[in-house]
Amino acid sequence: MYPNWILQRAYLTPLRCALTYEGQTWTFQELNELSMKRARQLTALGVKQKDRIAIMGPSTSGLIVMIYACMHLQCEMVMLNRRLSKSEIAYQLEDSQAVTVIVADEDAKKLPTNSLAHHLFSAVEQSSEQAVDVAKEWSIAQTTSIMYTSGTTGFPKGVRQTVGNHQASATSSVLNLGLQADDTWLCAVPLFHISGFSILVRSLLYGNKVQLYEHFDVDTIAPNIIDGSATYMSVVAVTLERILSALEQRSAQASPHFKMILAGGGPVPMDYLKRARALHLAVAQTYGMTETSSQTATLASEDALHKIGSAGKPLFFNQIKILEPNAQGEGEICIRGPHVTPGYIGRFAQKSSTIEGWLHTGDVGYIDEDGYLYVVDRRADLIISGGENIYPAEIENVLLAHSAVKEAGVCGIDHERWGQVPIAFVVLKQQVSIEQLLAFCQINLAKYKIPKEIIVIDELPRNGAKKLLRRKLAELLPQERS
Ligand code: S0N
Ligand code: AMP
Ligand code: MG
Ligand code: MG
Ligand code: MG
Repeated sequence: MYPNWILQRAYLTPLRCALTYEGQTWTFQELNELSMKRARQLTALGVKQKDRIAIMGPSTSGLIVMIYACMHLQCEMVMLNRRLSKSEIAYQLEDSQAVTVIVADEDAKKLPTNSLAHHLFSAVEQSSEQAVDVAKEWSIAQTTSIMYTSGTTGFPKGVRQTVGNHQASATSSVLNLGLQADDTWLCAVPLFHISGFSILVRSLLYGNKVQLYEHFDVDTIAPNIIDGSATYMSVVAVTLERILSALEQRSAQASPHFKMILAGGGPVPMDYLKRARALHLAVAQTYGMTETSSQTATLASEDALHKIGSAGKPLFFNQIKILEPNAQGEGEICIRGPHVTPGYIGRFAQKSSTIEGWLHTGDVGYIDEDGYLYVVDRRADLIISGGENIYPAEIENVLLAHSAVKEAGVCGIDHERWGQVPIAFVVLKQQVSIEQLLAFCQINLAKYKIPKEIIVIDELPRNGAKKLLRRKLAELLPQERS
């Protein structure tokens, strides 16, 4: 058994600053008291301990209090991505069998119509309270959070992240990066992704401050790096680039107090690492995923240029092996460690997440002679747009559901603003306009998944076994475009 993180932290360092948001600050004691109150209010509204609930809202202090209240109640929190379409949210609610949704007032309109009962944040915050006996200890196997991630089939899988997974991740992270009581981790990544959620867990375990932003606004964030009021920050490639440009435009450098940018969620172009170096901005590249409750391997900043392009070495508790390497040493990256999910929920509940203890990621990589990991190819033709994952099959399934579409193939192309974006190729069985197809996508897909272009062709590239060759799709683009 492990201590309830929030009670333990409030007991150990009650007066330390836990959170800043929009000019307000909260100590750990204050966050504990507020979240205990919120837990009693949720109880009065009928939420039971250990219920599986869904939660959705922008990154505000109110969301953190709600998350901590649900943790106090040992609820399994399905973290809904606010960018998803109603039908994608409906799928997750149905698949997870969440008993209710706790939703920020401004996000209520994003819920599918006819969706199950929900509680607005404002209703919870104004509710009467009902006493509840909050557990002082948690079991290691208890599920804290559930995050959906898609895959080859295009049907998202609900990944369980347990108390043990989060603790192992946070602990091995600090063994690698180090952290001091007066460190401040700037959070401008979504709390519904493990990139953001893991910042909260680290804060509770180490007792450091989180500086929270609802939006990634570089004009607000860059000054925190320049003046050193933040010391750590998590980014994806797209937001790293915005920071680099902002510092360059201001002819400013990172404060000597600023320690490290943790860059993950996909590859980071080498050019960014070189620009960061020129600005005295330490960047640690990391390889992590939802199934591993954030980082598995991280490249120390002192290695940033001499092992350029590497995602580093596994963190202390973690192991990485390359399955069936080819002549170049490249093969599937497999991961073992206490941070690896025990499995999925819903329709994939019976699917094992590991084989003999190893998570088979589907990503392709190699480990060099010094033990550094290089990720050379991503799983299942995964497209990463601004840190959001898009699996071609998700878009293909939607297009195929349209009565005029006979076949569909999706691939990613490079994009100035988002790194990559999806484009689609369709074979039609009846006349339809591109506008009609796009309108159909708009109903069914998150905005970032809507193909930037839909191209009608006569035949999709397939191999002898009739399997779609997605990598050949981009070659079909008119020459001047590809
Ligand atoms: C890049 C972000 C910040 C962009 O959002 P922004 O600029 O606020 O846009 P909006 O104002 O909301 O919207 C404007 C228009 O842009 C479209 N749009 C928004 N985002 C995207 C996108 N990603 N791709 C394409 N289009 C996008 C909107 O639809 C809107 O369109 P219009 O104008 O037409 O209405 C934002 O996308 C963002 O926050 N991205 C990062 C998400 C993230 O955190 N991903 C990581 C997920 N992976 C993991 O968590 C595992 C790895 C991990 O744990 C990790 C990752 C990073 C760092 C550390 C770790 C770790 O290991 O700890
Ligand atoms: P998710 O957990 O769904 O956000 O996505 C995790 C996936 O992002 C991994 O399986 C990889 O395909 C990709 N990814 C994460 N980190 C890196 C990295 N450093 N280099 C290349 N791809 C990465
Ligand atoms: Mg609000
Ligand atoms: Mg914005
Ligand atoms: Mg994802």
